[in-house]
Amino acid sequence: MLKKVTDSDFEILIFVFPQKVYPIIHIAYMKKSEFPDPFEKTREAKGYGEMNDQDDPVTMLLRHKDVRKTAHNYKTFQSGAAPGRIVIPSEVNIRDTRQIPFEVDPPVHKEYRSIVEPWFKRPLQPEYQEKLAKQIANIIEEVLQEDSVEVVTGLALKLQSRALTLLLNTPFDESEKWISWGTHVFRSEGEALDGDKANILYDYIDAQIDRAAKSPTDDMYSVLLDSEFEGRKLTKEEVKGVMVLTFAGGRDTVINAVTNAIAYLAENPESLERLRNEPEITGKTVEEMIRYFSPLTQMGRVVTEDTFVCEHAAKADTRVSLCWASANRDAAVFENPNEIVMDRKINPHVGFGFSHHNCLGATHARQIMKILLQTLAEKIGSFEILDYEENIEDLHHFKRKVGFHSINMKFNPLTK
Ligand code: EMZ
Repeated sequence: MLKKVTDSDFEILIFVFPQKVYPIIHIAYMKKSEFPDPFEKTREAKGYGEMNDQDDPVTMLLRHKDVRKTAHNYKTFQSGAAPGRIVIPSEVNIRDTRQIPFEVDPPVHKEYRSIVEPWFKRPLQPEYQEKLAKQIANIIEEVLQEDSVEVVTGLALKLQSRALTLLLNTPFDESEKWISWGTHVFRSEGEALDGDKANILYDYIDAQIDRAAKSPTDDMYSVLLDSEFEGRKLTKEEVKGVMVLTFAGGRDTVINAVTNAIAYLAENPESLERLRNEPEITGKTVEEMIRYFSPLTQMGRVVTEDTFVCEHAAKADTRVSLCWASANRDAAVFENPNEIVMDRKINPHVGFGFSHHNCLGATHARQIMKILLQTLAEKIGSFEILDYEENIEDLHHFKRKVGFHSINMKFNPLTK
């Protein structure tokens, strides 16, 4: 039978094994919105880590400087390898569709990117932001009616899926279907990679592309089908490549960013108050949260010729990764890297990647986060965290907290 540990038990334990007990106490009292940096020691000692992933090992670059330098060097560190290989965990066994422009190298990358870029900048338009603000206000009003809400599926997943209807310019009701797919389109609970789940997305996208080819509208499928690439129209397979990226790339990342931001404000009421009093810092706070939470831990590259990274041999056809999460805590670049400094002045974070492949969805994600923080400041007085289960990514030697599998909270309205 489990015995409840009492204060006096702790006193005895601390007396006998102080070095064992203090870490436990630290964990017990650690804030739920605290995201420790598992890479610090290795980053400072040697600059790279190693992990195995389905027998295709990865050399992880941990320093800000190396991550940026390697991201620039697309000739030696390519993205255009076998589809799915630069993703960690590798998706080579569950998909053949090349995601565009994500898995294409310059100079062709630039051609694709210039086709999709204007569409992905639409979140800068005031009408787009107004619609997004309405969606977010509605969700917050909904959760204010509940006694408790599971924030991952009851708020963040809904918000992400509904907002995606704006990015795709599709009917709002489509979001119901996407919500039913859960938080990741290639992964499911207890299974790192789930081919069956991926097929649901593929079949859906194929059907949507056929529909748009037959009767075009002003949605993203139709606009892409009508786009010119090197003097011809994009093929259905290319359109699919862009759509799969749009569905998969911004899903768990946005969901984690939203959930973690809410958990942070719940535990730091003075920060919510500050957003109310100094709304002009909201943009900086969004950047700082992206740096601190780093929703995407890393992204791989395939080495094209024998080379060295951090004085460590990297052979041709092996993988390295750009570990954004580690680079974002590099004390050589960020003062107090393990703290959220809401108005951090200089913030060259790589939370949205770096160089040619910087995040295509970043404009949309930034608007979601900014409007979310504004809406919470306007409508929420306080939150209570009732219970939670952390989502810890297992990176072989490193275990990294990326968010929550679930977190139940109560939202209390701001009373003026
Ligand atoms: C890929 C990736 C893109 C991958 C910027 O990240 O996101 C992952 O969540 C997907 O599984 O296929 O789209």
